[in-house]
Amino acid sequence: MHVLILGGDGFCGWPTALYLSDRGHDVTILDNLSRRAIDLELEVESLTPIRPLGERLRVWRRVSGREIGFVRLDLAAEPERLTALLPTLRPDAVVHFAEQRAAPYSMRSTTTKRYTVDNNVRATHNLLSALVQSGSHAALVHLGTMGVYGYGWSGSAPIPEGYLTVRVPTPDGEVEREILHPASPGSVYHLTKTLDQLMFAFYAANDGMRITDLHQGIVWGTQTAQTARDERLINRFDYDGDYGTVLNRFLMQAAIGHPLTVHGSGGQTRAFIHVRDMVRCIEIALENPPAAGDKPKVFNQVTESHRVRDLAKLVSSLTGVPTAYLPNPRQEADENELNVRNDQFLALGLNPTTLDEGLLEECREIAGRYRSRVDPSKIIARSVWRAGMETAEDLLEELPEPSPVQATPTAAETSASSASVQTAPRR
Ligand code: NAD
Ligand code: USQ
Repeated sequence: MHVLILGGDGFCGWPTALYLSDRGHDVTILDNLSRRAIDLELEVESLTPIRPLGERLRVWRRVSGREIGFVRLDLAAEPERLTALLPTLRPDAVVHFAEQRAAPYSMRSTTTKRYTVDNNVRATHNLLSALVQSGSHAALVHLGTMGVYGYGWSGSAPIPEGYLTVRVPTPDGEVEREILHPASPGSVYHLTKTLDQLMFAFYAANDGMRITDLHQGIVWGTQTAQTARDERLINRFDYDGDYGTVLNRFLMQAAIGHPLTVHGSGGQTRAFIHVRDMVRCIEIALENPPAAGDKPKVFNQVTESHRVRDLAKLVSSLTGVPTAYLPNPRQEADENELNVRNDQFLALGLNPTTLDEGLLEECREIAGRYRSRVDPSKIIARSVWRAGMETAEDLLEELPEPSPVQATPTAAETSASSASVQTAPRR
């Protein structure tokens, strides 16, 4: 299969490109390298030293004997080029990762809110309209997010895979209908993903496009079997307050002895998936597209759920690094239950990798190896959801000084007790 990977230079796209190439597919990456530009704007770098894309592709050719193509194109700004490109590339499938994906970055300023909406909504619509205009029959797999459902809309009821069956009252009784699960976005970034869903519903119904929307949880870990084959293939590892996600941040913080930055009470429950399961899920989705005329297929791409404070306790117990309970810069529920259905991937052969399978240690090892690259001033989350909200910046003096050169003890060297720095959440 020829697979076009939009956003193939990013954290999820790069390991997916290598995995699919390794599995014998012809792969072309399309990316505008905007994520690397945002690193420059934020004056922060991936914890891992990622190489320029051209070098990544040359090294992959050398270690695998396989070629991956690259097209530099801005999906949001160059729809005509995209339309002209599709008949030349003739992809059998398109995987769409190419969006601004950080909720805190999307809430940073009016400019980043507008950029996130302009970039994400236009990228998705330009793609859909270009596929139609060019007469492409490629199946589309899009990376959506668990955050479209929100956290708490249905209490403790399990979150179904995309659709909800509802009964609508009529003059004669009631009719049963299947609707998209109500959207409840918690950031401008998540809002763009809820808009994507409506575009998919429309293009599937109007143009018979075959679309799969993967509602993915937080991806943790960094390496896959392919990215580990040469250091120059290493995947990115974001740790800063905007792009770093919670579990990877805790593992990096532990590696430098920085207190683990729990927002609020840490009662937020979120869904997670390891990067190795993520690439396998993409392959499963590519192998099982919907038929033309079907509504978009929705899979919940998650393997487990955890409360933030439990993750902090786990990392703290492995490393002895204390936990800091900080003011939450986000507008989100302090505590929520999360029960997610993921029956479809399990039925199609996904064998989930869970937190307790040694991969935590592997990820901690990566964080430890590159800890000298950390800029401690970039760790605290400073993007606030509403003007005037407090951030942990005011508490920085109270936190123990991080020490980038401090070696972290291995699990065997530490006791199982978890320490905690109590800085009462103030809102
Ligand atoms: P990332 O920022 O690392 O990668 C996105 C890539 O898309 C970057 O290489 C960027 O340069 C490119 N891109 C962005 N806008 C583009 C445009 N207009 N034209 C061309 N290329 C463009 O993000 P990621 O973590 O790899 O996430 C990929 C997708 O998966 C996103 O859509 C995100 O919403 C979704 N997702 C990610 C996670 C996670 O934990 N990382 C979880 C759930 C869903
Ligand atoms: N959190 C902390 N401390 C931190 C960082 C985060 O307590 O240092 C908390 C946040 O307040 C939030 C939770 O951890 O309650 C998750 O935050 P996150 O930054 O790990 O993840 P999130 O902002 O939800 O976004 C990430 C990806 C996004 C993807 C989403 C999947 O960046 O692309 O869509 O996970 S989901 O969360 O399922 O919607």
